[in-house]
This record gives sequence, structure tokens and C-alpha cells, in this order.
Amino acid sequence: MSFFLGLDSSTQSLSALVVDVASGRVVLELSVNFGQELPEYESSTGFLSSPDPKIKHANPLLWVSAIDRLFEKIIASGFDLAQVRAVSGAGQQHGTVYLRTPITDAEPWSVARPLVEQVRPLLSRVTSPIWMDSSTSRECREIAAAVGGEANVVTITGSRAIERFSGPQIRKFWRETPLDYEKTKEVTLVSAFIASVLCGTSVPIDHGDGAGMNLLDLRTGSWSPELLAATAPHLEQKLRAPVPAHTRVGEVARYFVEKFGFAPGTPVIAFTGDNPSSLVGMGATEPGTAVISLGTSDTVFAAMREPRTDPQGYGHVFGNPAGGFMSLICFANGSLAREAVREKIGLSWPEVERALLTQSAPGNQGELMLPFFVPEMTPKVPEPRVELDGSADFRAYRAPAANARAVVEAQALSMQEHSRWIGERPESIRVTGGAAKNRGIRQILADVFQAEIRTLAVPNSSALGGALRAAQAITGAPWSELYARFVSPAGGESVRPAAGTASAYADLRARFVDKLSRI
Ligand code: XUL
Repeated sequence: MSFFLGLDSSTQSLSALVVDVASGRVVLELSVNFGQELPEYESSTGFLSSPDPKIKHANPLLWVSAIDRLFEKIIASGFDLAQVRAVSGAGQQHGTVYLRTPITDAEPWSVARPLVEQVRPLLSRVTSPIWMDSSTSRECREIAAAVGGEANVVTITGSRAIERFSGPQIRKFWRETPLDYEKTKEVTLVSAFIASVLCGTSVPIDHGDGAGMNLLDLRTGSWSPELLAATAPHLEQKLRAPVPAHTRVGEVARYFVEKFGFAPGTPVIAFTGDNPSSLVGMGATEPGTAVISLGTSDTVFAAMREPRTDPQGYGHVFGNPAGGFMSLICFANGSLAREAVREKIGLSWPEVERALLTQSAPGNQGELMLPFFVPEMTPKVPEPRVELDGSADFRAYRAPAANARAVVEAQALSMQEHSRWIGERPESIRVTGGAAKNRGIRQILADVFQAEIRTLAVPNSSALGGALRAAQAITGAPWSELYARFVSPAGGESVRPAAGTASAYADLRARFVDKLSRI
């Protein structure tokens, strides 16, 4: 048996991908779109609406329903889950799930009842703050002060205290609802929660995703006693000890065996964050190749030769699932901003692609956008702020092509500016995520970064990373062997910088950086 299953629980969907390591083929790719397929959760983009733009929570039961729905779809497609030799996966990073009692195999999930009804009574908090939440500035300040300053948080955890990170979110939960916090016996991340539901028993958080909590001591791979104490009382009792990403944490619960036909005893390898998982799925676990992921958020990440931290405090250090560390910079205004502009200018995505490639030019004749449709984390822009050359009304969208280009150029310039601290010019950049399909967007990235931009044959890098991690943990195959079969750039496409574009961006870049410094 050479089939391995990877899952990816992202902001807007849950995806499954199966690789056959013997033939080097991806044999299944399916996903459940939360907004479209589970409308009863009233989360069209995967999270709940809130009058406060800083608050972004999701219903964790939505993720549980999606697990059942996904396996139903897999069965309906004719795929036999008994062929799967092991499972691993990933979740959107930082989001926390709060359990009144840990999930235990002493009370196995019953096939007679919907899974969601069995998980509901275990939750001590009905919603989960997710990575888009930016409402914890006070808690960030308090945590930093309690450990002797921001610099100490960076030294221990690899990031300054960050609003969306789990520690400040846990502190806010404790401060606002101390009784509910006290009732909570386990705090976990989206990744480990999905793995726990799959195993029917609570399983640990891995180092890759754990590093996004402002709680993990990167030097020891354990929770930092100082950060735990600075975050909330008795937190050490509510967190399982973190484990390396290749750890076998359990096996698929009987529920999934009986209901969906998994082989009894199918091993589950620790789940990790979606970005660390993508590092694997993009074949970038060795330094030298950077990845740009264009999803709900945009991220820029790369394996690190040595753990280095961002002096400006925007970048992070996470665990590299293949060992060592990775850098990451996250931009909240990813596809949300691109989609907002597309809607305003009234073009379809193919029309946007044409507008970028043929109806506008590099540098956009000097037109510059501030593209912060939601509060931004990199750079820190606490309130939404959208301007096109100083005008908040966007010039009534008179020139659709220029507006389409302005948002993408601003995003690319911001990525380049805010990843300079990594200190390495990548030999190549690989691009993934929904928007990577758009050749116009890839050309702008090539022109701004002055680098070759490649896509790979398999677009869902996070789910692919899960499948490859499962395969590596069970078979011990070298990463290079798995990459040669599944992440060969030859299957994708390459875009090179167009002539003359280096100078076209020099002036725009300087103006953009100046504009950001005055926000
Ligand atoms: C990374 C981050 C996002 C989420 C998206 O720090 O917040 O990329 O992981 O799922």
C-alpha cells in the first residue's frame, strides 16, 4: 500500500489530497467549501461576521461538520479509504479551540450520531478566534511587559507578541471570561484539533504550528515557563507537551473506520500549520528557495540556515517540519483585497488577468495604492485604509486595469520590503495558492522581485505537504526522493522578469516605503 492522505483545514475550506508514492501520482483531490457547502454555519468566508472589524472568530463545529462532509464526498467519488496507509495534515495557524474535557478514546465517537453533536458538549468556548483577529493589542503589551519587554518575547518565541497569535488570544479569553477559562481543561490549535477529532482522542500540537503561539521556547522545543506565566494562570495544565512534526500521534478513530472504511489502525502523524505544511508541499524545506503563498492571507516564507529574527518585528520564526526553522511574513490583505478591488471594478478574473498583462504597464504610470481593506498586520495598519494616489474614493474606479494592477503591485512591493530582514536573495521563488493561477499576478511578482517565479504541478501545497509528511514519517523516504516525484517545478510554469522592469519599480518602491512610513 503506497497511498498517503493529506488534509488541509484552511480559512475557507477543508481539502483532502492522496498521493501514491509508488507511481508518483496524486490520485485524489477534493474539498469542502465552508460557505457554499455548509451554509447553516452562516460563515460565507469561513468565519462569523462581527460588528468590530478587529474581531474574527469561527465556529469550530463548522470544521467538524466539514470532516464528515469531506469523507462522504471521498466515498461518493469511489475512492476506497482502506487503501490509505497513513494520514497527516495542516490547519490555518494560530486559531485556538477550547475544550471543557479533552477528547478521549474512553468515550469513542458513535457512528449512530452526527460527529458534530458529540463534539459540541466538549467545547468550553463556542467560537474560536482565528488568525485574522487583531483585537488583542492590550494583551500583547501585557505579555511583553511581564517577560521584561518585546525583545525577550522575540528571543524566546521568534516573534514579538502578535495580536493573532494564540497566547494573546488565550489571555484575552481568561481576562474577559475567567470562569469559562477555568472550566477549560485543554487549549489546542486548529491543526491539532482536527487531528484529535480524527483520532478520537486529544493529540499534541507540533513544533511548526506551536511556534505561532507566542508560547514555545524555540531553543528547547517546550512551552516557555515565563511566557505561560505571562499569558494566563495554570496554562501549563491545559496544554499538552509539543512534539516534532514527524511524531505518530495516534490512529484513525473507529468512527471513521466504520463509517468511511479506513483500515483499522491507520496511523495519524502530527498535524502542523498550513504554512509549515506548504513548505514541504512546495519542496522548499532546504534554504535557497522562497515561497509566496497567495491565499486568504498572503505569506512569504523560506527555510532558514539559522534562526534570525526581524528587527522590525513583523516576521516570525516557525518550526520547519523537516527539521530546523523557517521564516514567515504574513499579510492579512491577500485575496480579500484582490477580490474587493475586482468586485469594485466589475471585472471577472480572466479579465483581470488580461488587464494586468495587456492593458496596464509595470509601474502603473506612478499610480500607487494603499490596499488595506481589513486591518493589516504587516505593516501594522490597525484600521482599514484604502487609497489610490491619495484619494480614499478610489477615483470612482475610472480605470479598471490600473486599479487591478495597483493592488497587486502594492502587495508585491510590501512583500519584498518586509522580507528583506531574512537577508538572503532567494535563488528561486515558488508561488502557490488560488491567485497563483493568474499569470498577470505572477508576472508582477517576477518584475517586482526581479526573480524567476515558478508554479508547481500540484496547486494545493498545504494538503500535499500533509500527504508527503505522512509518507516520509512512515516510509523514511528521503525528502529529495518525494520531491522528485511530487513537487518537480517542471510540471508547473515559469515566469521571468520583463526587460526594463527593475527601473520601473525603483521610484514606485521608494514612494511606497515612504507612504507606509507615514501611516
Ligand atoms: C500565518 C497566518 C496565516 C494563516 C492562514 O502566520 O496567520 O497565513 O496560517 O491560514
